[in-house]
Amino acid sequence: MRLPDEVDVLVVGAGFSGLYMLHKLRGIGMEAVALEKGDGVGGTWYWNRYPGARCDVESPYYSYSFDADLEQEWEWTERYPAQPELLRYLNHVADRFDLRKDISFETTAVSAIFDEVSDVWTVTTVGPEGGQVTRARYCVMATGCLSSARMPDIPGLESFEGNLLHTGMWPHEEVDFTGQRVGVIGTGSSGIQAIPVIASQAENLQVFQRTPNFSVPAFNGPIDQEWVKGIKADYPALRERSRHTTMGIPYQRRDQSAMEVSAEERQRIFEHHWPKGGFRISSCFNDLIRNKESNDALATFVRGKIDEMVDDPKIAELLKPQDHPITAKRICVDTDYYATYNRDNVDLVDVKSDPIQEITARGIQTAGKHFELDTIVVATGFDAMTGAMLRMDIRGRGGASLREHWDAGARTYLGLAVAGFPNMFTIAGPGSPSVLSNMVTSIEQHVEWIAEHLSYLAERGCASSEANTVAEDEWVEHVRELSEKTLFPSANSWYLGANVPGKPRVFMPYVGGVGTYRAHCEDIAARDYEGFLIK
Ligand code: N01
Repeated sequence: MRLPDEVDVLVVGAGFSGLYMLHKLRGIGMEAVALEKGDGVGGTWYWNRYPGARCDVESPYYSYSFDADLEQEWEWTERYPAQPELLRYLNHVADRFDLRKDISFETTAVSAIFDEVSDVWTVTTVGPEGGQVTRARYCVMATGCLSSARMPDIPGLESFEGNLLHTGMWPHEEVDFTGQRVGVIGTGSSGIQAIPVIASQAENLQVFQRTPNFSVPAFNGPIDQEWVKGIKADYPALRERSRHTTMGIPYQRRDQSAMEVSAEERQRIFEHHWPKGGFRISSCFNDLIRNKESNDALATFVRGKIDEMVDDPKIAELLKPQDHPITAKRICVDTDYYATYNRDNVDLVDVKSDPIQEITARGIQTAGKHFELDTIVVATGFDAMTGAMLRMDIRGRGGASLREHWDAGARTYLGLAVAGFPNMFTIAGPGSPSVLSNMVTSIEQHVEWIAEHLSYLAERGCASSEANTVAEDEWVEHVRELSEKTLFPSANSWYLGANVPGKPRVFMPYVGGVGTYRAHCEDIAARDYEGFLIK
C-alpha cells in the first residue's frame, strides 16, 4: 500500500500495539494508517521465529480483551503459545478487523519532523514504493520494546563462512540443524528457549555462556480444555482483575513476606508453586523483589532445583546465577533447558573464564580453544525499549532531536509522551510497566488511553498536546525512586541498558505495577490531562 500524503494518525509498527491502535483509531473516526518494516504483521512474533520461541505468559491471558467474540472464538492449542500460533492469531486479528488495507508493509520510517506552525509531523519512509513523505497530525510509536536486535561486538563476526543467525532476525524458511555442529552465544530467554530444540537436532551443540540466568520450567503442554472453558466463562472478570494486578495477569499473589514464615514453611510454599510453572513462582510471596533476604531464599531454592535437574555437579554450578537477584532480570520460562545439559551432544563453554576472542572463518576462538562450527546462533538480545525509536531521526519543537533529549537516558511523561515532541505518543515506552508486565494488558491500556486522549482533543478542536517539562521531570524522578526501592537496579540487565556498550544506565520500566500505573493514568485524564500542554 502506498502511504497517503496526509492522514490524521500515522502508526509506526504493526505488532500487538500497532494493530490494536489502528483498529481503535478507526473506531473513533480518525483516518489512520500504519507502516511496518516486515512484510507481514506480528512485530516480535514476526521476527523471533527461532526454534522454541514461545511466550512466557499463558495463552488465554496473552491475548486481546477488546473484543468479546474474538476472545471466545479463538482457540489456543497449548498452555503457553508458541511463536507460529501467536503469528497465526495476529494474522487472524488483522483479517478479522480488515486492518491490512491500511498497513504499508516493508516500509521503514527514516525520520519524523514536527512542524510547529501547522502542528503536524512530516514522516519520511523508505519501502517498495521508494521514498515517501506523509504528513500526520499525530504519530503513534508502536515500535516495540524488543525490536532492535543487536549483534555482539565480537571481532571477526563477518568472516564466519558458515551459517550465522540471530534469534531476533530469524529466517522465514525452516532451519534444519541435523548433522550440524552448532554454537549458541547467549543464555537469556531466547537462548534458553532455543537451546533444547537445537540440541535435539544437532550433531553437537556448544553453548557459549557468559552469565547464567534463572530459568523456571513452564510445564507447558496441550491446553487443558476445562481450564480454558472456565476462563472463557469468566473472561470479563478475569480481564478486569488483570488490569489491577502488578503484572497484568490474574494470578493471586500471596500477601505475605517470605520472611514471615519459618524456613520449612517457605520451602513448602516454594515447592508447592514450582510445579505450577513459569511466573507463578514469583507470586508466592509479596516481597521477593523488595527484600534481599526473601529474594535470596527463592534464589537458593531455584539453585537447588538446578542441582536436581543437572547430572554433572560442575555443569550445575556453572549454570547457577550468583550475580543478580532472582526476577531482577525477567525470569526465563523454559522447556527442558537444564536437562539439555545431560545430553551427550551438548557442552557448556564458560566464556567468563575462557572468553571468546574472535569469530573465525570456521568457528569460535576462545582464549583456550577453537570450536569448529557449521552454524552460529547469536542470542545476544536487543537494544531494548529505546533502540527502535532512536533508529529514526525524530525531531520535535525547535528541531530538537530525540537522540539528544534521551542522551542521558530515556525521558518520558507516563511512558506515553515526551516533552518537546508534541502530538507524538509511545506505546509501552520507557516509564511505563511495559516489559515488566503482560505486554498485551499494558498495550491495551495505552492504546485506549491514547484513543481517549485524541477524542478529547478532537471534541475540543485542539491541534496539539504535549507533555510539559516539569511533568516529565517529575515522572522520570518518580520512576527512578520507585525502582530504587526494589532489587531491580542491582542486576546488569537490559532494563537498565546495561547490555549495550555506551547506553546510559537508567532503569527504564515503571516498577509500581500495572494496576497502580493505570489508576495514575486515569487520574491524569480525569484532571483534564494534567501535565500536558494542550492548545
Ligand atoms: O536477550 P538477553 P534475549 N558474548 O539480553 C549474552 C524477551 N524474550 O534475546 O548477560 C557472550 O536477555 C548475554 O550475556 P551477559 C524477554 O523479556 C521473551 O535472550 O551480557 N555472550 C545474555 O546471556 C527477555 O528478557 C521470551 O553476560 C553475550 C544473552 O547474550 C528479552 O526478550 C523469549 C555477548 C542476551 O540475553 C531479551 O532476551 C525470548 C557476548 N559478546 C525473549 N553479548 C519469552 O519467553 C551478549 N551475550 C516471551
